[in-house]
Amino acid sequence: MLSRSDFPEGFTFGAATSSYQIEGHKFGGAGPTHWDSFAATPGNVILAENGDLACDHYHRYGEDLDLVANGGFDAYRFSTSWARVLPEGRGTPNDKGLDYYDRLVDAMLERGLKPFATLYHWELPQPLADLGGWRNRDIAGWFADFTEIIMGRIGDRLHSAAPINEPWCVAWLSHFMGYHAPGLRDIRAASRAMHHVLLAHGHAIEAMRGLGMSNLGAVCNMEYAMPADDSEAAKAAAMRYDGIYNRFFLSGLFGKEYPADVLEGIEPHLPAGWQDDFDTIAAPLDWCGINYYTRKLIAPDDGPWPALKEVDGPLPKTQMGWEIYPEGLAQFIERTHRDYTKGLPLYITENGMARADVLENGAIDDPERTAFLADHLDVVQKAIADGAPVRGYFVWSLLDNYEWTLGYEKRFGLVHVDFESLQRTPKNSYHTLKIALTR
Ligand code: IFM
Repeated sequence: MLSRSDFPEGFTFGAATSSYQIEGHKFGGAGPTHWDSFAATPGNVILAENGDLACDHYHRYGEDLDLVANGGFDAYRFSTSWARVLPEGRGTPNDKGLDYYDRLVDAMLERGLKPFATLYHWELPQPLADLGGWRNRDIAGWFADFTEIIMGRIGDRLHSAAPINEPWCVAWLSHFMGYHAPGLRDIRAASRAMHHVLLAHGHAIEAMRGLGMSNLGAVCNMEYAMPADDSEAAKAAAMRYDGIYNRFFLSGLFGKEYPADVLEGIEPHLPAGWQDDFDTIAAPLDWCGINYYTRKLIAPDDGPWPALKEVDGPLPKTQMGWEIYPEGLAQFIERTHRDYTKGLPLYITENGMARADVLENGAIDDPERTAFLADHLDVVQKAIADGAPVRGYFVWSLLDNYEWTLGYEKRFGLVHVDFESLQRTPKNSYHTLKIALTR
């Protein structure tokens, strides 16, 4: 594995998590979220598990931040729970929630860690979901109000902030594919969510600029779409997948437009006047984050737009069933830089793999994860050598945690969590990375 000295001076290495996946949502007066009701509905989540306890990071954050600092990392990427700060989504803030994030940020600074905050990583307050959630244009204003409240409290000490983690998941995965809360499978709901998630992003950026904050970015997940075969139909299907997954959000954020091949399917469902929102959506940013995990092989399918399906691929896979394809990260770094961000700093804000890790004799041997990280870090280093402005890399994730629909079974952590005792055990990949980062 490459070591720190192979990267430019000042390159940031970090570990990433999110609030609902680790905190323990039942603590500290947080309000109900759409993930609680989604998980409580039979068939949605493995074993109907939820984030009530998760890793109990709410109480153990000191121990967890020690693991980040002792692992040789420079930064910690975390998210703030809207429902912890505003249990009703709007109205009266929960002082315990604000105090918690205050303590958390101070604890990072005490350990010399740069706080990278994400405002929203998916646990929408249920009262706002009841009002239509991401389908309702008013969410942009609700989100700006939440932004002002939480950033009014912690914004002065952050190294960096981004509004929304992975807009594709918030919109498409959750409203078209029905795979995440609120579990809708509806083109109209999805189209509106696609637009509103970007509008909310823009309003949050405005709110943070108004508070005098700087170093603000956007975090998009990107998935490399390849045609399942050489046919023109497969090529066209892969292009549609790429449009919905990757180009839609980058085009809106950096180009003030939506791609024509995505509008072909969603335009009839977009809210009136959507064309007038681009000045807000494309508010200037200081960096762009790429979350990258895998590629997908795409084939045409019968039925209405987008008329495509995923096909099983031949490459080695992670515990998620995702093919390991570091070359895709190289492509996205180059493409994002060349076609959209044009010189803006890039961060790899998430990258990592799930593995069925087993604790044996007090240790976890996870050579596949070490190799995965080494291969992706190679790609990042080569991209930098070729001139790409990549400024940092965050491993997903610090801890094994709540993997949404897949419950607690999929283990992404550098640190193993025993979900009975909540004991943390650093895996061998953590130890190897630590050597690389401290060398
Ligand atoms: O666990 C998720 C995270 O919440 C967002 N990005 C992808 C990770 C792995 O699926």
